[in-house]
Amino acid sequence: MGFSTDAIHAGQNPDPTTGALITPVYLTSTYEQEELGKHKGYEYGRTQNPTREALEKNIAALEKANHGIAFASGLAATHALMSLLKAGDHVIVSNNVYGGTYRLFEQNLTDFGLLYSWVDTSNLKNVESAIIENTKMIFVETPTNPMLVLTDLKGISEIVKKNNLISVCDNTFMSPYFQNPLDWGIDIILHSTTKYINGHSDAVGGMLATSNEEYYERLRYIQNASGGVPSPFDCWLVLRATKTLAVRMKQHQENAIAFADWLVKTGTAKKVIYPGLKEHPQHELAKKQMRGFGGMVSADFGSIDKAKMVLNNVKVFTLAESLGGVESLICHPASMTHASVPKEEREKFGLTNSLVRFSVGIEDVGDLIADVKSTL
Ligand code: P1T
Repeated sequence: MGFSTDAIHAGQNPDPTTGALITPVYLTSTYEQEELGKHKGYEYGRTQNPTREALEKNIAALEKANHGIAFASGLAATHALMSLLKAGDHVIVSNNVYGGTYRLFEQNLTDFGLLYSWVDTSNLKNVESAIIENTKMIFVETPTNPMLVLTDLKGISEIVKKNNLISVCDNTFMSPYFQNPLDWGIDIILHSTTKYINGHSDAVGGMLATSNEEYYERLRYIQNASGGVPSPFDCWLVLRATKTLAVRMKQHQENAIAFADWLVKTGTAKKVIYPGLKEHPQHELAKKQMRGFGGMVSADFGSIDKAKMVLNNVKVFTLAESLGGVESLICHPASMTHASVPKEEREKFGLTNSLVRFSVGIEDVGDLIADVKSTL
């Protein structure tokens, strides 16, 4: 089936009791057991929920994965993923990832004996040379938040297979509409469904997707054992949202291209970063491994004063954390999403105080351009 057909139908059948077209929100914490040891496959709300199962099947289909495992947030999914490892294991991570991922790894999980190396994974040689005896996983975010740096997923898969490691790709920025990491041999996909997948800024959630049965069994066990599951209502919201993922992503991209082009042509920003621009150093890789370029644009305004002028005076864009919703958001990564990353580390990969991140929504793009123009 095509992407939109799966998005609208996968994981969902009319309710057998009433014929209700839409999967109900199963608001229940437990299920009746007919007799000791005999039940309908549902025992307890943390362990199984039909609305959550529908969402897991739906997103698995969009990622061409055999399985989806849903969590209460992107970070809950990341935390569960790290439970595949044990004290002493070493992970190679893209040096620029979402600030919360950095904080979880560096300021929390190191206390439990996990070791992290922060590597510019856009250069595969760096990845190979970072492998040590106890390396178990390579975790990449591509494109990265907020620098929009790409990692060659096929190259990562080859390194992982040669060295018997686990590969993980955070696919939040592209969504399954523009990129399917499993196609390139990646083992496990991570999503903050809070972003494009839900797309309406009204629910927080996370998802892991894989076709590897061993990792799936373990992650399903961890989901229940550690319990970071999403509520049935949040699952229902996200399930409703994936039906329009394709049309939203097309519009996000159309607007982002026009917005980035305008920034470049007018010289409004000192540097404009968008994988769809020919000037992007990895534009060719973007064309190869993605089916589009997404809706995120970052721009360095050259000075904190100019950046502040834009951030504080926009009216259509909203100054807020998060991204991927239909409404446009603007953010200052250095003090907001990436405040946990030490300044020296951030600046190594270009995340300066004058960098502004735009999550280009699906409003009329002329209004978005006029909005930024009016601030300067
Ligand atoms: O916020 P949460 O659902 O827990 O997802 C964490 C997360 C994981 N991966 C990526 C690439 C992300 O961007 C995020 C969350 N990011 C933001 C809140 C933000 O404004 O960048």
